[in-house]
Amino acid sequence: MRVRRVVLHRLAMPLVTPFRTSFGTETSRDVLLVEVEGADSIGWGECVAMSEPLYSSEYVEGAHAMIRSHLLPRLFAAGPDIKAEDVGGILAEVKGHQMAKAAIEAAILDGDLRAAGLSLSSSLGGVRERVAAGVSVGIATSIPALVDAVGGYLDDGYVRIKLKIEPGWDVEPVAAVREHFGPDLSLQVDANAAYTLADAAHLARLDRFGLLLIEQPLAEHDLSGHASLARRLKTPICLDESITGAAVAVDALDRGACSIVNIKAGRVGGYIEAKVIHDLCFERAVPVWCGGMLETGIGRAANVALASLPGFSLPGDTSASKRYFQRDVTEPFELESGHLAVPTGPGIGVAPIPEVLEELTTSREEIPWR
Ligand code: NPG
Repeated sequence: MRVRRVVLHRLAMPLVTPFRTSFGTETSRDVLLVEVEGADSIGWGECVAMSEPLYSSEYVEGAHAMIRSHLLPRLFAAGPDIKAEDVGGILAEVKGHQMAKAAIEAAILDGDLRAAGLSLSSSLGGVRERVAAGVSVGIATSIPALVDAVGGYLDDGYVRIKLKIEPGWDVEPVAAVREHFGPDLSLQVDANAAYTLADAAHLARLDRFGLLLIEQPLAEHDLSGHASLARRLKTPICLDESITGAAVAVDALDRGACSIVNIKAGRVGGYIEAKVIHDLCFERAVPVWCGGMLETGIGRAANVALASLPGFSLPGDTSASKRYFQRDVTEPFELESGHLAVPTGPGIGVAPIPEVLEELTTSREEIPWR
């Protein structure tokens, strides 16, 4: 697209319920949206960095500064005619900062596709009109409260439950949920890197619950630890935080560090790299699923498009808007028999509702292309 200016929007969006993981509790999303205005179209991208650098090293204030001071100047230098496929190469000399890079690339990709009248799902090679929705359930205050929360989500229609775990909140809550809801419940757990290899025997106690997978039990950089752990568990290991790009995905699979991959576009630098990871996993018959980062409708629309690719054989953390927000910034995503419809309009197929965007906005920074 031929870009004229970029607008960086910051939004404050309270969560309907606090979301506790092994690394912290989120009560509100400080959202950074990138709007790219071109001659023929406007594109939107969402940065998935949280307010604090606890999930990974990125955080929203840092991503905002990164985009303003290091990423946009490099794109300006490349000229106003820019294609989403070129963004990764232009920004490659900047080390890391995948979430910041992904947000810009997503906005330009959306703008390109809107100008071409093509949906993100069809441009990526999507094959589904709707995607199965799972839900991620935070660490609760008690086991009865957890069982209640899971029951509520199952009543809503979610087809898979993911429980957040940490040392002290693992075998017992998983046993309670399995016992209460029975063997047919699709159940998985996510440790967000809270364990070490010394916990292998303890984690093997989860094997008897027939889990779909255990996600990221060990530290981000510990691929060899995950490979050792995989040999000691029956439960398949899925990696999230560790998979920062296609090269790491290949390395992790070659080493046997995981047998399932969580794909999050923000974590890997964008939807184009996310598709590369999908394709290489698909070739190897490695199941993948789409992770979530408490996105608004902007990021969710793009995730749902990604999850429409053929290799996404497991339900993703692609929940309905109301699981997170009283009011989404776009038209809300709603659950239909446990699925979300894949948007069919050009680009990501949704856009912020202007009045809602204005109400949620805490700051707005316009940057002319120069
Ligand atoms: O449904 O968007 C969602 C949340 C899914 O559990 C989820 N995300 O580790 O994958 C994760 C986790 C997360 C939450 C990560 C908050 C970072 C912050």
